[in-house]
Amino acid sequence: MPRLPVIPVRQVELEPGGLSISSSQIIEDYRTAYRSRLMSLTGTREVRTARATFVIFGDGKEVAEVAMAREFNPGDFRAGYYRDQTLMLATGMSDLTKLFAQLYADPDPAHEPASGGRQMTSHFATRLLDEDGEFRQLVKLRNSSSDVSPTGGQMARLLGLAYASKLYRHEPALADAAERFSVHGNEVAFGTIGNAGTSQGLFFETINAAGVLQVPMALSVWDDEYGISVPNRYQTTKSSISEALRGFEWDEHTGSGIDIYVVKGWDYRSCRIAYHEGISKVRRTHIPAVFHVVDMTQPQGHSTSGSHERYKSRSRLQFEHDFDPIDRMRQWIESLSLLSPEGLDELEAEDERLVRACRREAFEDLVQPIHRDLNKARALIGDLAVRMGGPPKLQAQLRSLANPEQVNRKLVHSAVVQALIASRGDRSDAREALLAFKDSYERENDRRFNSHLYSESPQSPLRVGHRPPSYSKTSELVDAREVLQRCFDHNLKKDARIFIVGEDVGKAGRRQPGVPGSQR
Ligand SMILES: Cc1ncc(C[n+]2csc(CCOP(=O)(O)OP(=O)(O)O)c2C)c(N)n1
Ligand SMILES: [Mg+2]
Repeated sequence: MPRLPVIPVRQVELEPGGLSISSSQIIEDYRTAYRSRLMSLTGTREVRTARATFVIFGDGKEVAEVAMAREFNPGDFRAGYYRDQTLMLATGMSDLTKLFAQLYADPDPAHEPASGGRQMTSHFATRLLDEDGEFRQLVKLRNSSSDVSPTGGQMARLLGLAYASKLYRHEPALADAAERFSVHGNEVAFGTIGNAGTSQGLFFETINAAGVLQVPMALSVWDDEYGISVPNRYQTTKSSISEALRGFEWDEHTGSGIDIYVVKGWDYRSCRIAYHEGISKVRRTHIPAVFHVVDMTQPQGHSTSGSHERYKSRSRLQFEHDFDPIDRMRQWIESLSLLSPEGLDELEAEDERLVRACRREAFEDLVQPIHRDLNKARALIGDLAVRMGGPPKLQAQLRSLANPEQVNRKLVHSAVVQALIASRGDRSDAREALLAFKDSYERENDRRFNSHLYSESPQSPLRVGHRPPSYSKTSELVDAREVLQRCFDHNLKKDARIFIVGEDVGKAGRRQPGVPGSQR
């Protein structure tokens, strides 16, 4: 193992008399950002060589995300989108091997806990439930809701997560439920959205509702100037979402609105200060905040499909090159003399080895169980071929399994089915064994790919017993509307976590026939 350079222990004052952080923290953040970039570059190569399919990576957003992650505490929640791999790494909500496992769509949740390979790559999530379907003690964990693909789809749940903190802070009846979910409503809901995503109606509804409700929502807009090929001037008023939002800014007379911060995505120092001050305030006051992070880049373009050289001007591409956040952060570290360029080179080389090893590990984890199945299928088909005197059709199936270009479960299953078809009419034990293998392989794969489409926990609504209505001569006769109202009353009384939001459901709300008007 090569000896790594020693990082001198030093405090770095980011602003006079303000936030001061340790040199080791800075180097750690740089390395997380650098590893994340390597993951993006390596992952792209995997797509180009057909070991993975279409992917969008988080390159160009790394530095703001490591800064944000420093303020992300246990109990906090994320509702974001596909650019957040660095945030996931920096908060420990994921790691490099797991990110590669997602790239390969590994269906084993032990390898790919976000969705067991069922979601698109870069759709992040953490496990909120334990093996029995019960909520884990989320207050001790850093949490992420599961990403959705429509841009802006994360907004409503971001608001809901922030609103939960407010309810926990102000609703004494929730004290018991709070044990797993909240410490006095101190949890911040961190949101992320792209600049183009802010054109969605859901974005504006969320900003408005957060400004009215005053909930601890911290929404970062990753502004890389583009939404695929469309620049800001064609989709955002004044070409700047923070300028467009000025009317929403918090003011003390109404006690409503949001705080707005604008910061450059390549400037680690400014990002650290903005997130430190901004998030502390959100946590303390529950005044929501938007962080408009500008000057972000897309070193590899929007995704692994398409090429941004086709629609970005030469000067824009030059800007993206000159303001690459990783390069800028490295230059800043060098300017502080925290480490020599050679020292940084050594750390980078070490990180390159690490990313390579994680990729390999994730790929091996994916293919080893398939190789085991493949070898078993080959042995069984081989036995059958011997039993039948080596008919050409079985030999063909054996050949298909001998040196496949890609190993996958479809290959194994298809060879087994073809061998069974080719051997129909045979009554040997060898064929019975192959048939048994096929049946159990199908059951196993059904579980692997089709389970948990609905809750399988004791709380599953599918497990609620059916109780038919019973009437007697003396049963009270009421309008259906009142039946609904009593149902609401009963449930609201039964479980303090149930509450109703929506239009016209307040104290005087009388228009929704089922909703009890007297509820808070
Ligand atoms: C509702 C919806 N419309 C269109 C798309 C296709 N789409 C995926 S990403 C994207 C661009 C998003 O750009 P931006 O919000 O700026 O995020 P960036 O990728 O630049 O970080 C579009 C249009 C989608 N996923 N959902
Ligand atoms: Mg964009």
